Amino acid sequence: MIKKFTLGDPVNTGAVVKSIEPSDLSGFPFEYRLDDKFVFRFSMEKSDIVYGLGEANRGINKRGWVYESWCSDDPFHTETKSSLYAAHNFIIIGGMNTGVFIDYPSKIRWDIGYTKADEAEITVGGTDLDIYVITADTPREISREFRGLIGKSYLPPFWAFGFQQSRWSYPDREAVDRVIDGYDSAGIPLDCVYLDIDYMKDYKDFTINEDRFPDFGSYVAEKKKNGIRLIPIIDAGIKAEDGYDIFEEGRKNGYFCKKSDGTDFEAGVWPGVCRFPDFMREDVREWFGSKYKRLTDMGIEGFWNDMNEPALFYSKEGIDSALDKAAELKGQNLDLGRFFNLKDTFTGLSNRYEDYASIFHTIDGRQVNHLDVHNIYGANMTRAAGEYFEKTFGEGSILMFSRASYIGAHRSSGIWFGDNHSWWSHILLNLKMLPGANMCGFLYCGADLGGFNENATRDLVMRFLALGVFTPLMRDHSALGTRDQECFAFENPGELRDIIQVRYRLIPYLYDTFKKARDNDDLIFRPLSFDYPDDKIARECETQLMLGEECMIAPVYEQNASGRTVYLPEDMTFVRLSGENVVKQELKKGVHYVDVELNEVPLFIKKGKKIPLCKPALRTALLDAEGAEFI
Ligand code: MIG
Repeated sequence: MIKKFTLGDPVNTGAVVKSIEPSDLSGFPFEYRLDDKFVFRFSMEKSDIVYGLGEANRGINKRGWVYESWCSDDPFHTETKSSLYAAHNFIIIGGMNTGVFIDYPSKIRWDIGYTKADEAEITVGGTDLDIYVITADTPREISREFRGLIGKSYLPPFWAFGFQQSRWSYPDREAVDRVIDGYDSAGIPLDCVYLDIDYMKDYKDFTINEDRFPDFGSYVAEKKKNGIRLIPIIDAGIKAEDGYDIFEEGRKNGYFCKKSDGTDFEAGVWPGVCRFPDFMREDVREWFGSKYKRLTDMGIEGFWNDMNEPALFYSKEGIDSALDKAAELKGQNLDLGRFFNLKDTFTGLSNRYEDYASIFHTIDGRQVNHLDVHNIYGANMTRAAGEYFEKTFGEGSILMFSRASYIGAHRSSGIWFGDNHSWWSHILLNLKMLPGANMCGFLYCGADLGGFNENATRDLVMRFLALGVFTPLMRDHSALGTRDQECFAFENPGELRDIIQVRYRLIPYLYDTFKKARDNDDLIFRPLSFDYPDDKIARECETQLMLGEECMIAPVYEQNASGRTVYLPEDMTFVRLSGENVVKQELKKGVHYVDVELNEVPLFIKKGKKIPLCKPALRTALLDAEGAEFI
């Protein structure tokens, strides 16, 4: 059952597709306080689990930390961070069989046992909001009801289940060709190569640097003939440059976000000074969405939207005041306090609260301050693109995923989990985000495999990939200046091929599982506790997931480990997959140590279940799903 409570005059975020008559707040099932904020709390039994918050930090069980819904461009996903790129305001309170979705586009603080271990206190930063309370018999049912409320998840093209290679950046044709050759000559399957910001001319959206990518359309066609799609990045900021037609159109038509004096807001990002389309407006979304046509006309069939929290490196006001401060202090003997204050002034220039506060949007003809709607900016950028694609090409035609997101964007796009690190702990962080993301509708998702920031080791990449084999988005991506991270760049690439081939063998199964989850508002990935609620070890398990109706996954996540300890909540077949090899072993319910070689993908299949495994192929288009054997 879903109950809706409406407070004040909420912004229509577009998250919900079902219209529900609001109930009187007297029926709100939690203790609450309403003043200039809306605060509610619930207590938790020792064994209660709180799930959700989608793409968020820390565990599957969100207890024991404080989270903040505030879309943030933060490339250090350390354990103590409260905000990442998304605002997915949905939790399931296990013990109460209750789900809560707060449809509110600004800051929410989720203290889930941080201040008091057995109490959660949720603070919504304002008083205009819709809040939905869902009750059902099980967490899985709650999640299903919620997904019905927010509408069907985005469907990517089939080839988007292929392996994808990215880095910041492959700056020219030669670099892209080297990647494809590297994969082809090592016999490693591949479907997509990414174009990061350097394919553009001076970082201008919807332009191509013709020196580096001459005759882009023919080049795209040539790659596609070889079964490879190129996936360009699109950033939120539009370079403020006379003569750049998109900038000029936006300026002429008043499409950019404003400041309080009515002039366009500006801030520096990759291209230097930029203006920011007011994606909150439908006419602006239509305008911006239609610009993707420039690239689809050249044969492009997939995109990733970046920097749409929005990320701001600096504003003119911010730089000026920092420089003034520096000038004032010049020649003085700085004490510790003043030194650190000066230093922080410069490091604090990016994504500054004051800059966000100076932005205004137009929503339904009203001027709205950015702070009040921050969390739906990126979602609306992606919606602009997604709606254009669906209208023009139909569902399932274009690959689209975004960095920032809000629930609702799951209907037009997938997400990736942003700038992680080549850290062993980030394999598990990736795993732990998957069920939450699914609960919030984001089925097409994945992390940068191998880790984005800093140098990866071969074994890390392999273990990371062995988890990525199961995530709908399977993409290896790494940052500027890091060591080469393509599969063929490491010693004995045949062993990395063994892993990627397993992905291709599983694609028919994974695609089918994806489709079922989408059609039934279900999850691809579930915490073990969803399936074995009375099994204490399963309930507390944070390193394994259920996949579809048939499988359990348990990646190796520690360096120098020849395997891992795994818990089987029932008898299962342990399968080690590597290239075309399949080694099976029956295991009884209980704790086991399983050996897993670096080139093997561990998988556990439930008794009485079978999954299809087809022959590997170099491209998704060459897969023969019909010819699959069942294991
Ligand atoms: O400020 O486009 O998360 O995937 O490679 C960094 C360059 C901007 C952040 C994205 C990352 C991408 C990078 N971008």
